[in-house]
Amino acid sequence: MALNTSTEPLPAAGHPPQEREGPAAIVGGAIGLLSAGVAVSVGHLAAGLVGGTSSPVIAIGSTAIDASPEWLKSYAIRTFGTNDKAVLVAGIGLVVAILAIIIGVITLHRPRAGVVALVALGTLGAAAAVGRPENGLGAAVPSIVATVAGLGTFSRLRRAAGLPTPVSGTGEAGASLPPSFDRRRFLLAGAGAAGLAAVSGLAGRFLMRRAEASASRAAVRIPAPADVAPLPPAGADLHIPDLGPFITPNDRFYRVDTALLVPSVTAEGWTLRVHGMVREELSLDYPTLLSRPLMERDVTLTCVSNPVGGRYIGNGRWIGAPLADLLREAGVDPGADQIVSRSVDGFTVGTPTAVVMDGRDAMLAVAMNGEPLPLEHGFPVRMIVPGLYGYVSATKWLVDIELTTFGAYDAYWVRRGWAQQAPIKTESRIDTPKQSATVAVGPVTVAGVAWAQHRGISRVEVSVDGAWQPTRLAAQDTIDTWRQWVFVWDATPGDHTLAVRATDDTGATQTATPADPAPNGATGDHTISVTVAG
Ligand SMILES: Nc1nc2c(c(=O)[nH]1)N[C@H]1C(S)=C(S)[C@@H](COP(=O)(O)O)O[C@H]1N2
Ligand SMILES: [Mo]
Repeated sequence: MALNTSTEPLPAAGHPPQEREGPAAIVGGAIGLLSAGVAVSVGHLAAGLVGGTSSPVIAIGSTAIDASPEWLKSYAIRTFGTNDKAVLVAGIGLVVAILAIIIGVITLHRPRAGVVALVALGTLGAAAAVGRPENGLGAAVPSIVATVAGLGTFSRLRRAAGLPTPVSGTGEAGASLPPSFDRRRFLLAGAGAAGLAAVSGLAGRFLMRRAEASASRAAVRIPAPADVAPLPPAGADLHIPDLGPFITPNDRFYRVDTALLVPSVTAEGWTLRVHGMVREELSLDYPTLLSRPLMERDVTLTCVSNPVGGRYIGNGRWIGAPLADLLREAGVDPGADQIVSRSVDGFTVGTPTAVVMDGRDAMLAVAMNGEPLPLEHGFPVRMIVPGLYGYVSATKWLVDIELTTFGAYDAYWVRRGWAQQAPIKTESRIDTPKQSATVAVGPVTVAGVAWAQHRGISRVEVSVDGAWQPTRLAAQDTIDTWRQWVFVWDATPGDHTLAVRATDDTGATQTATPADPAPNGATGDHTISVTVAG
């Protein structure tokens, strides 16, 4: 028996070894439970990385479902309803845990029982995973990884308890803990194993859910919209290098949300509840939403946190179901001045009911630039309301809409000091040349974008060292989109300051006074310095 003599406390005087039999069973059970826990969780994580239904426990569970008789399946569905899968997984977990504890206690006498049990779990898992029709040989990998992790934990915890390693150990170990047992040392090792199991289990679950959501998204077919948007006019995009395209591609679209991990929602599992101050509560699933008449619209999304000259703005072509129609079906109480929309992760947005109902193209969007919404941008369904900053209009991973009042409820960012109402402010940005650029003498293309969603841009001016001059506007798509502009500057040698300002269709010019984004959007003229080489 290999004892770690350096750190071992001496057995307390007067405590005969047999008094440690109770604790021995607890330590044995804990070793069994933790080894199995690490095996299962690491297997889950490996399966999350490999993909598919290759997690050992899931594969064993799925095989068990397929093999179980029809009467048992229908009994389970009758008894547990839609929770039948969750109950099954919990049941498998419980059985594995109880077996692991029993085997763990047995390993005090017979250490090799633990090795046999872990290898058996891995073999069963591998066989079940490879046997699934959708899987290949690679599906065995997570089970192999799980077995190795389980065995490693088993021998590590035995060492921490002062027990012989499973291979060197013989039956003579007995049911009591060795005198060298150090509780602190074992608890630390046990906590490490528990932590490893928790982290890898959660990471595995996250990866698997993400894979499910991606697969769900890949299978989605968005029907042709009943109300098609004309293509943006040819002149809407000036095609100037360094000026982004008129429609922002999905992979270049800014992303702002509070989600540490992108929520994974499948189209199949999605439902939306419309409730609160309505005549009739509604609940719809994804196919029902897609079966409604859909509309297609170009809408420029902007974040309230966008500083002057910032990048938190993008223009997309969205397809979705008109939100006002849905609310009319639910019958909104005239007193309900706020629509609170909620994401699957609990994030909330408060939108004025009057704005959504005023005829603008507020929608429950399902597609972005010709594809189902990307996961990062709210798959399967998000809200889009032209003219309002994202935090008061653009709920991603939308699952719940409640009609209420502004008096009764403050949404996520409002509780943190941002304004309850936040229409997008008229703003503009210089995209080329860049701040501090050095350009050549002669004609220099100065270009950028301007936006005043739902009012429209009617004029953009550029100032060179304080003298304002008109620019050429690109063709307007709609009043809900941004507008590109260009100005050809005859640059003279030296240092110069360029600024831009926009005027919207109401005749109002953007606010020149600089203000921070909080609490309702930044103001000020985007200003850059450039050097013209002589
Ligand atoms: N669920 C959820 N939806 C959300 C947010 C969020 O944090 N969580 N952020 C909002 C904010 S502040 C903005 S600006 C837009 C950004 O949308 P995008 O990431 O698709 O560009 O999403 C809005 N919708
Ligand atoms: Mo935002």
